[in-house]
Amino acid sequence: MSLIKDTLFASPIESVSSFKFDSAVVNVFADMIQRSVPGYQTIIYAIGLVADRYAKEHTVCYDLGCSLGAATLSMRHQISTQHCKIIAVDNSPDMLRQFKKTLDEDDGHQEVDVVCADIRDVPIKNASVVVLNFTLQFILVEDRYDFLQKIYQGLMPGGVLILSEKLRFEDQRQQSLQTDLHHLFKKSQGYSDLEISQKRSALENVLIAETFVEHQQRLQSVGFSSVEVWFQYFNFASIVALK
Ligand code: GEK
Repeated sequence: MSLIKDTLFASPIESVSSFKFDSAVVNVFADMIQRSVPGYQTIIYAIGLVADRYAKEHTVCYDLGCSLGAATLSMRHQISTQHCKIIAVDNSPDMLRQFKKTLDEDDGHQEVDVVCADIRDVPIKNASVVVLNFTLQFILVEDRYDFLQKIYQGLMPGGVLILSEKLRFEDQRQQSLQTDLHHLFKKSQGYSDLEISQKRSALENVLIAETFVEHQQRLQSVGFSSVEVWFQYFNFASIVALK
């Protein structure tokens, strides 16, 4: 499938409104996320590898904030255990409409349930794997503890949470260095300075990044016994948390 190029922020916009996962974004999303998140494809592939190691027969793997289902498809094609269901959740009907079309043409063998809901409202039960791939950052900071506690409680002992996030840095020099490096990455992917700055305005107050230590401490306080970064590329990181 050829990607539709993301040009949503290419022309000057008089007043940039808050970023929404609507049909305009959905049409260009696959291109947008690859050119905006350094290491995105590597993370997607590795989610399948990690899921294959942790997925157990007759358990559930959750992909929360699944968008077009990239992590779900990676798990679906790499989990070798039989009878392991994947539940993919997003609250954008436009995203899920597109994802279901892809699923119709996909030949993976694991069962996939696609659920349109707020991930804070979805019960997590009998989980061996939970994926939050660049989704927690869109949840209100004050809701994050209870939400992660629910995930911890729904995971079986020995289960894994894969949490990928844009990071913030306490040290201001580090924050500006990593932000600059990310912008250079986006420029190398063909985005102009105008696109980068208009997108940043749209995401302000929508995407709230935290430091690795904030994530680690919260995950440990809900009960995860081990929390480590397995991948980082500038200010984008992926964490594995073990129950
Ligand atoms: C990927 N994981 O390609 N409930 C449900 N969905 C939500 C909520 C919520 N409260 N808030 C945001 N979303 C994907 C990429 S994108 C990341 C995830 C990005 C959904 C939102 O609709 C969008 O589809 C997704 O979370 C975030 O591996 O665009 O930077």
